[in-house]
Amino acid sequence: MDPSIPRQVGDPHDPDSDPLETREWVEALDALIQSEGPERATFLLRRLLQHARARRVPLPQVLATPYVNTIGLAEQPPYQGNLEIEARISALVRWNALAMVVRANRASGELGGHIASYASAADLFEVGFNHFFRGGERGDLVYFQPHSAPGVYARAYLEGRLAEEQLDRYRRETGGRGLSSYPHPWLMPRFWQFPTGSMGIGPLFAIYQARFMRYLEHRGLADSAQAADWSSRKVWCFVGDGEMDEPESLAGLSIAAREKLDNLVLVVNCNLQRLDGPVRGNGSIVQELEGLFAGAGWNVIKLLWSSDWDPLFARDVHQWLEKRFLETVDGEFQTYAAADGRFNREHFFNKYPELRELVAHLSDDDIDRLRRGGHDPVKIFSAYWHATRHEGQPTVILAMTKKGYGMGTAGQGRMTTHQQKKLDAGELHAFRDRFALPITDAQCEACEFVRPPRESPEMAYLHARRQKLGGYLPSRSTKAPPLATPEAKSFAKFALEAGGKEMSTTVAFVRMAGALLRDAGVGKRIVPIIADEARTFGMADLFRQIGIYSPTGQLYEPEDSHQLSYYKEARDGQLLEEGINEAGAMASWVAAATSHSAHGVAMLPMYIYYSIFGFQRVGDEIWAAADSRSRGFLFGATAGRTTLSGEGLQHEDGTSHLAASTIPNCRAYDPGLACELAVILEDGMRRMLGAQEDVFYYVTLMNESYPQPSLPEGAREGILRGMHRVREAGKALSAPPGFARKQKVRLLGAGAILQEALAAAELLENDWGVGAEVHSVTSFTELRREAMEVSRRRRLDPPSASGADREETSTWLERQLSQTGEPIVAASDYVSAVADLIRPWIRDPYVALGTDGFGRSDTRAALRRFFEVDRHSIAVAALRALGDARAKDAIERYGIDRKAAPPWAR
Ligand SMILES: Cc1ncc(C[n+]2csc(CCOP(=O)(O)OP(=O)(O)O)c2C)c(N)n1
Repeated sequence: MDPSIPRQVGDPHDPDSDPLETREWVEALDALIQSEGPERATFLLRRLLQHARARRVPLPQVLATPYVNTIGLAEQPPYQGNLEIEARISALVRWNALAMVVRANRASGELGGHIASYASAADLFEVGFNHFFRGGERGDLVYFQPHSAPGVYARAYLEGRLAEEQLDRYRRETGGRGLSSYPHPWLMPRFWQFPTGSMGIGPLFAIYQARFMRYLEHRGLADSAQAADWSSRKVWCFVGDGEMDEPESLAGLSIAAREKLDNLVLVVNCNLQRLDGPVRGNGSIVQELEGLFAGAGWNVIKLLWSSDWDPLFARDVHQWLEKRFLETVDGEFQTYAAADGRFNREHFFNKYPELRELVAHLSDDDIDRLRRGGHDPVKIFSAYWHATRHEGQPTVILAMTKKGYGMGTAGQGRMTTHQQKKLDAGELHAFRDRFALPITDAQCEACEFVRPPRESPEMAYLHARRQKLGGYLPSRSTKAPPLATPEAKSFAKFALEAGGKEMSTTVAFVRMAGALLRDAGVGKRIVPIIADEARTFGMADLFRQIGIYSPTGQLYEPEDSHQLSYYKEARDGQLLEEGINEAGAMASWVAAATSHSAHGVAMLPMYIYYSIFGFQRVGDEIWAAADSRSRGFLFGATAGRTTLSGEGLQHEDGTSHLAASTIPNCRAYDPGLACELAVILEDGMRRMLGAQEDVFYYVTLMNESYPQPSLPEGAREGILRGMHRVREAGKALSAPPGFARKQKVRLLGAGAILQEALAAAELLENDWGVGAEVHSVTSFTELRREAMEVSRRRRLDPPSASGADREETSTWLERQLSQTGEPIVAASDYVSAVADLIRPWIRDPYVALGTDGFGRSDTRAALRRFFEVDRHSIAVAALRALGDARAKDAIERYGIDRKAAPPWAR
């Protein structure tokens, strides 16, 4: 085996030049443990190691321990349950999970589903359900391995929480009462709490959830009536060993250790296989993860071998088993899982005479029955028991299992097992016999669901256990008292009555946020989140005003302590300063945005970030946030492709609004004016905290300063619906308005480009005598949504010819841009597809301008010219749309290079 493979931790069977001396040392250690206890032994060993290091003695890797259980037999607590009944319950859950998937795939092969993953995880889940997962409103939070969902459904069925009809509609949801493929709170809002279907998101979200629970506690927001329970609440996260390859799975490791999140237990189901094959065929995933987690500062519990092995270990005084485990790579372990006892004896044990001898008394069947640790409730119980009592560190349990456990030749350890969805009669019989299920051949072949009567010992036990643990789970609650939210005039008077004062929308936001943080109602509930850009957005004053959350407070005097707004860290700090870590910041945001459900405490997260590093960078997390029914604000700052000048290709955002438009419960706004921002914030808070709608807001903010008007009368509705008129045509025309229709255009401007549209209107009127009306588009997405809905209604349920049965309503878009024959030119700081979102509902000539192509660094004016969203390009587009021959003159006059390649081709 390759010596770089981490399984090698120092071989106890290296040639020994002086065995007598070795024995003396070992005996001395034994005597010390005997007389003074293991703590003293630990102390001395540490001292020796320290000394050896100082003397430059080469040492074996310390982050990898032997390939055996971390918890010794002596530290194993007694099992606190009825193993026999639990085995019967777990067999029923296994069966129903398998039957559900097989039935679905008999009905239609296209439905999919997984059997093998849950088959490996079943005991890990069941011990949790019977002994550890606390239910109820302030219970534990469990993030389930997504494709093991069939097992969670099967248990809920036994518990009477799901009906047979629902199991029969696994993955058939469109008709209602179906079960979603993976945990999806959006699809099953009273059942699933946490969406984990996209691998890596589960562990990341779980870590930040555990941290957020501490945050709530330290800020005095944890449910005080349940304070004692609160601090013992746990976050459990089940993850596949293949899933640990996702960077997101590892992303939160160091913060979990740094913040001593001992309320977190991560269970890695090490079945050694992923979808295509072994996770580390030529190495050892367990040893590799041990090193990673231990190095990050976690408490690592290896749960590798079942109680069946204990007598063998006891007799193996020279650790031949350890040696054999260490030299076996995962690819071989997988083969052993797929093979029978005879094969295992021949290939695993018979390699060394000492091991051959060790198992000589066992039959091949006995060898076949030597389970791995993750299939032994006794060892699992012991690992969970220790994990939940461990203090000062998060715990990871590396549980070795067999993929497709119990599926026999149909799947156990097979390379193709992940996708196994059908079993033939023989395989079903074998599964039934393997788990001693009380069903006939006919029931077995029909894959009938089995649920013993409520008064049966199994069901009585199952319910009693859950009642003792506080209730059933998963179960998603929606109970959080609504909050009174402030009116805009209380936190944004300066913006509502701006009267032409210059400021950027970012500056306006920072002022509004400052005021909101002082609001008696929502102030404490706001969770400002920043990924190392507070200074960029002018928010450094918040450091001192509300403090930066740090569970250890501040152990140093900050360099700027003499300043009024110094870098203040505090245990009850309100601001989450995540460092350069958008993925972590987003995970914190989700924890806060779902606190109304997970904790019964509605919070209002406001995460402000470079807009390009949102949907583009952590888009999948935002999608999971939407699935989670998050409520909160995402602020894409320094937004747009031309407004953030000088930062070039990687920083300029031309697409976030396009992505945002695809998320059904995301209300996306690109306000160009501070007063618009005030109205959007006011309404967003009302909808999310007051009306408790499951929506969240994406709002872009710009760093360009320009004169801000006061809120125009009657503009509120239009701002929220997506557009309102900010300039009437003819303002700059010397002749009174009365010009022919053909000489008028309508300009739509969004975000910072609204200013260009307004300037273009002046050009059109002053230079060409063409009247120009300007609308501020705050949300192309909202306009499109309403129009889509009305179109659909018209398509499917048109009003009767007489129109007597229902009054047909027009959309806001149609009312704002009625068919007049006057062309419309729209421009935003995003790709033209954003302005194109409303094209199908526009009856007049429509030109959509945008910032397509790669970003550039340059001044704002140069960038806008480059992308052709500047005032001159808008004016030219308007003249051309009017069919005005003077467009050619305008191109010349404004110095537009009409021969240049389009910006998206440069
Ligand atoms: C981000 C992402 N990529 C890919 C998948 C598809 N997928 C689902 S399960 C799976 C294999 C999982 O292997 P592992 O984590 O080892 O779990 P096991 O099924 O072996 O328990 C893959 C690739 C996914 N769900 N999410």
